[in-house]
Amino acid sequence: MNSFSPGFRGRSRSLADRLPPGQYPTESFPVLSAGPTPRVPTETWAFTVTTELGDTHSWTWEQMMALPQQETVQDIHCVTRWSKFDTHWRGVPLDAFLEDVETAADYVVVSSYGGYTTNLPLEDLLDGKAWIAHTYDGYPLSPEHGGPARLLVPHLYFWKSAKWVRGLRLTLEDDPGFWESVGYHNYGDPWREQRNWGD
Ligand SMILES: Nc1nc2c(c(=O)[nH]1)N[C@H]1C(S)=C(S)[C@@H](COP(=O)(O)O)O[C@H]1N2
Ligand SMILES: [Mo]
Repeated sequence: MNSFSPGFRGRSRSLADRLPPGQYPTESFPVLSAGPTPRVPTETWAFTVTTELGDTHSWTWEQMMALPQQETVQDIHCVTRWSKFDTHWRGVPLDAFLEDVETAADYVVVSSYGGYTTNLPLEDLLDGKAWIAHTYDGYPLSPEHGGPARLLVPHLYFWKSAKWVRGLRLTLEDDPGFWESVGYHNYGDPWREQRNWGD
């Protein structure tokens, strides 16, 4: 008979088991931005989903905040080798934005205020695996970390978690984003150490 409760087993998962290969844990929250930090007022912020046919669905800040909100605690992994355990976020799962969108697309290009882009398979955004996050550790997400809102896709390297997110474009063909087109891995699974093209 197994004498451990599932709760105990969950908590006993060692930090080493949560560290993907080639990563080190950090307590700090490094800022990694490819350019200047855009300042995006929530009054003008919008999140837009564009289908492969060019149909658009947009949410203002107020509309986004009126959607069902979720709290989530996640380990995040940057390709520069830091990992941060148990980060606390609040936001809206991508499912809420995509449920009424009709599409035959299998891929997504996420774009940011400021011009950053990143690509990923549509299914990696669904089923509670990704959020538009606006709150970190109980406070509004700071501009340096992507505020007012960023994508959060914790199961992939953190470059996929676009800061200052402004929209998604659904595509039939995979279309490499900013880092993906200069040698970063197209998918970026930290557990398979998919850092660079060819890994
Ligand atoms: N818009 C935008 N999003 C971005 C980036 C960026 O330069 N611009 N950098 C990515 C990278 S490489 C990482 S590791 C994380 C860093 O997020 P942080 O600065 O909150 O740690 O954001 C990702 N999202
Ligand atoms: Mo990164």
